[in-house]
Amino acid sequence: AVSDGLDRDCTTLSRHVLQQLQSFSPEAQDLSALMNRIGLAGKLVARRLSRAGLMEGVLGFTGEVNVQGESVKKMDVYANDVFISVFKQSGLVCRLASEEMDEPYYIPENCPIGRYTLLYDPIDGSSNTDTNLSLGSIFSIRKQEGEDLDGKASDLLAAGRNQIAAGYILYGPSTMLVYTIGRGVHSFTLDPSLGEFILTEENIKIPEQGSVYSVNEGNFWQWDESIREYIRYVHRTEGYTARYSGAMVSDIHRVLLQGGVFLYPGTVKKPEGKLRLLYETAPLAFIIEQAGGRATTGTTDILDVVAEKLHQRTPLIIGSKHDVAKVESFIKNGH
Ligand code: AHM
Ligand code: MG
Repeated sequence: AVSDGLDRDCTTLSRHVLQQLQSFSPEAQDLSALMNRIGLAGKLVARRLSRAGLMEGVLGFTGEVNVQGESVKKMDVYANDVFISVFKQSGLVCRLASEEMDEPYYIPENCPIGRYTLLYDPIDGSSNTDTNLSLGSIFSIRKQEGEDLDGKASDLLAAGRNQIAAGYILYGPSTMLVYTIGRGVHSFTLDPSLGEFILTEENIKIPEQGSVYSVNEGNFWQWDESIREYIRYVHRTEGYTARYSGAMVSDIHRVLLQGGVFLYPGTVKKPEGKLRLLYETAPLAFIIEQAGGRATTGTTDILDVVAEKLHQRTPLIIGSKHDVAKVESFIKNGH
């Protein structure tokens, strides 16, 4: 019916958050405002990306190396700053922590009121930037526990189950935002003519099993024997198909919608793998668990891992229940 169509067209991101909670509660108001801000950051990054090839000085490297020892791209810096400036104005967030910043970034003027911290990866899949391929941003919101008197934000190291909200923005052919506040997983598509994220799918459920396996097989020689055995099993079994884009937001988005498994295992040189817990693996784990899937390091659920430091890495095996269980069984039993 016409009215149904209209109703759907009118469900914007901030309204959707309010609908999930008691609209007038302070928590609902806060979360709605926070998600609205994340949406704004996503729109700003998407706008820049959509014109990147046409503008001078947008693509390529800055010449710096970040805390992770990786070369910094101009887009990483731009996107990192977008989130800072958007949340400086919000009043709600008093700290931000990201892949691109060694230490948490404090906003003292927000501190008496702002009880939330934003953890984020401004550009996921940075290596796709210069070739006009899919990218993402990942976010996680936590409530500040205690006082953070030492200025070290040690409360941020608590298990991922403490996340209040999490999700990602996918910069693909269209820009999508997927979020959870612990009440299911919902996706929105940016309508550029309206400048709004419009509800696309509510309560997304990941299939219990899928045919996709998504992993960088160039690392085969560096993996533990159990992971190699799993991949050998996949190669000799009918029904699997490989997909790997270099941006896990897009690879995991595919897995969310169509099922399967994404892996970034530890390697001999880096036993904890590449991905960072607080702003990469934990928020994605929150999304996938809320959709009925699983996320593990191979031995521990990602959401139960307590970090020892801000930029801690974890191995990641994430996706459909059965596919994750299969990998676990190789890790535990060798078959
Ligand atoms: P980034 O945040 O620095 O871009 O790193 C994360 C990305 C993931 O999106 C992707 O799955 C992985 O790194 C790709 O790494 P590799 O080239 O080692 O396969
Ligand atoms: Mg990144």
